[in-house]
Amino acid sequence: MSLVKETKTACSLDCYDACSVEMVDGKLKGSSDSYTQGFLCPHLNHYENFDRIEVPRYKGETISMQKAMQLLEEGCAKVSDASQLLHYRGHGNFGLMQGVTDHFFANFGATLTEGSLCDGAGEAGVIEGRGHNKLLPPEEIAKSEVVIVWGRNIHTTNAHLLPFLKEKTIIVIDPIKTKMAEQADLFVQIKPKGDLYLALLLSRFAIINGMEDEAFLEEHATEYDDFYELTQTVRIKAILEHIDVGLGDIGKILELIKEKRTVILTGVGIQKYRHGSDVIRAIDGFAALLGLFGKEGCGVNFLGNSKESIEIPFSIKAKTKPVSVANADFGRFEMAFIQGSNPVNQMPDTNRVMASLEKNPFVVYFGLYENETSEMADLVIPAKTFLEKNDIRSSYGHPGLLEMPQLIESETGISEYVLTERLCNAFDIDIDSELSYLEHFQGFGEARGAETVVSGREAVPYTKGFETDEEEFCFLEEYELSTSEEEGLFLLTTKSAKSLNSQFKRERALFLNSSHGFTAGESVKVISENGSLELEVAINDALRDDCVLIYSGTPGVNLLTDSRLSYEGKSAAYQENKVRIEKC
Ligand SMILES: Nc1nc2c(c(=O)[nH]1)N[C@H]1C(S)=C(S)[C@@H](COP(=O)(O)OP(=O)(O)OC[C@H]3O[C@@H](n4cnc5c(=O)[nH]c(N)nc54)[C@H](O)[C@@H]3O)O[C@H]1N2
Ligand SMILES: Nc1nc2c(c(=O)[nH]1)N[C@H]1C(S)=C(S)[C@@H](COP(=O)(O)OP(=O)(O)OC[C@H]3O[C@@H](n4cnc5c(=O)[nH]c(N)nc54)[C@H](O)[C@@H]3O)O[C@H]1N2
Ligand code: SF4
Ligand SMILES: [Mo]
Repeated sequence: MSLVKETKTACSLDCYDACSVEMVDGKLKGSSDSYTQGFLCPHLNHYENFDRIEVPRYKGETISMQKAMQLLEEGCAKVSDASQLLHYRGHGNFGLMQGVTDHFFANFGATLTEGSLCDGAGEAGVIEGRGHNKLLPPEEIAKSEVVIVWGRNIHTTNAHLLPFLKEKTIIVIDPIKTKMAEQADLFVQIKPKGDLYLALLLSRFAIINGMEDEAFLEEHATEYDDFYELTQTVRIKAILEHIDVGLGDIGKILELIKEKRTVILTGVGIQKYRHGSDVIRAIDGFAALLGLFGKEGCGVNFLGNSKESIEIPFSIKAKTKPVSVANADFGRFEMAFIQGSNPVNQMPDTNRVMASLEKNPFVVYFGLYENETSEMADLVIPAKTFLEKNDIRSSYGHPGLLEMPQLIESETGISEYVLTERLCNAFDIDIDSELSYLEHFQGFGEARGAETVVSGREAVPYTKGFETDEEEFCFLEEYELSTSEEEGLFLLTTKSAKSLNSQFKRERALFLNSSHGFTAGESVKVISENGSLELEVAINDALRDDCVLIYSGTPGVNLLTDSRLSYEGKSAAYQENKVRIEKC
């Protein structure tokens, strides 16, 4: 390993914060002249301590990189039809150059994926209502007076936003008493899955209290009468009981935000349900009634589209119909190329995923770390880390466009570009130089102070209105959600501070509150209709007594979840399954 002349890069991980990183005396540090404000999180502070895959292997035997590439090429050549090759790509690295592999696979005729394991249901809802998913920048959030944190765990997943929230009135809506909830002016410990109803009731009472922004509605959202009608279908008393929210809470929320610049920070927690898009639409509808879009210091911030205003230079129009990343049947294909992802742990319905991978005759895993998926793969190809290759990234949490030049020279692994170039050469597919792609992406940046941001984005999103077919905000018109409930406990699978999904240090416990009578360290079996697993109990009284928490990334967590997709967005719906617990 040796250093090359560059010292500045950006964290490659799938995270709101997309930190600016510097290499000082061989150590990674957060840049102080940017959104990163001089600090990184434990993942990057200990980045070099995590064991990575050093050498390629085939059927358990170590092989050279040259042999690995030869086997990969032979595998591609052998499929009976190009569409029999599945290209399955996750977001282990958020760099834009990760997408270069799509260029080869799409032109080869392979099957690609669509949908999402992450924010797809919510994003579909944002797009239905607003036309585009535009990111609300931290600078705008900083101008607000009140912030509603609705299903996002800021201290764990988005810590660099905290300085922007100082001295604001904070309202938290979450089934878990998060760190932010402990410090909040108002905490509503809602029952999981209750958010659609809460948003409708807030809207109804906002109108009763005359809080609607008539000028905004006349100009941008004329169908609000119909939305009000929809809110009237909700039976107030029964539903408040059902979601375990008091009428007093509704009153307090409205009182706190009245005539105040308000931002709603929504996270993935509220949309890990089949009706996830409707939840986001109902919250957006509430915000639209109040006229929060297109105004300074106001708005709804979901995970913004990180690629907004950035054109992808790779030719990725696949001939074959894509399959959803959330329920892909690997067994239907003759070969699977899995990149930057650990589907055996991270996709819903692990039993189904494993059975379908077992049926696939040639599974290739291209990644950094050993995990459940690398264990099942026939061919394992080590990737280069973000420090060892050139890339550039944008973010779903802030507008930065961050260059990621190579900082370290290393013999280990292969970059996405080099792997793709070899495949393109082998199959006579045109590919541009790495530099030209990087320069293409750099072209979408503009300087702002010490930082580079994506150019062409509105400073305050939706100032110019909404680009829906109707050219206005489209309210939720109907929804599908039953109030009858299966027996059992809600399964929450939020993100852990120790891991980044399944990378780094993974949690291995089942968290529940002390009312259940289990003791810490005791082994229990958690059972859903879909599967079961054994875990040790950890007590956490921040949880409601109708919930258990198994952090995302915990080995086996998705044995409990199922493969049904969200109604919109072709996404995973991780929190649909109730569970019960038995002593082992
Ligand atoms: N440390 C760390 N940071 C990460 C990640 C990580 O694994 N570790 N992962 C990254 C990725 S890929 C993503 S997508 C983001 C996601 O980051 P977040 O958007 O913060 O998502 P989660 O942690 O899944 O859930 C957020 C909150 O939603 C709450 N919640 C769950 N169900 C409900 C519900 O029904 N209603 C309401 N109101 N709240 C609910 C949970 O209790 C939790 O507090 O984080 C990124 N950052
Ligand atoms: N139950 C439950 N399941 C969930 C979630 C949940 O909340 N609950 N969250 C979902 C969400 S939000 C997401 S985003 C997904 C994430 O799911 P995945 O995208 O599968 O994410 P990771 O588990 O982090 O696995 C990423 C892999 O990428 C590899 N990698 C890292 N850097 C590179 C690189 O530079 N090149 C290559 N080729 N590989 C690299 C690493 O080896 C790592 O194993 O999980 C989803 N799964
Ligand atoms: S994982 Fe997120 S918080 Fe941690 S260094 Fe990377 S971008 Fe920053
Ligand atoms: Mo995610």
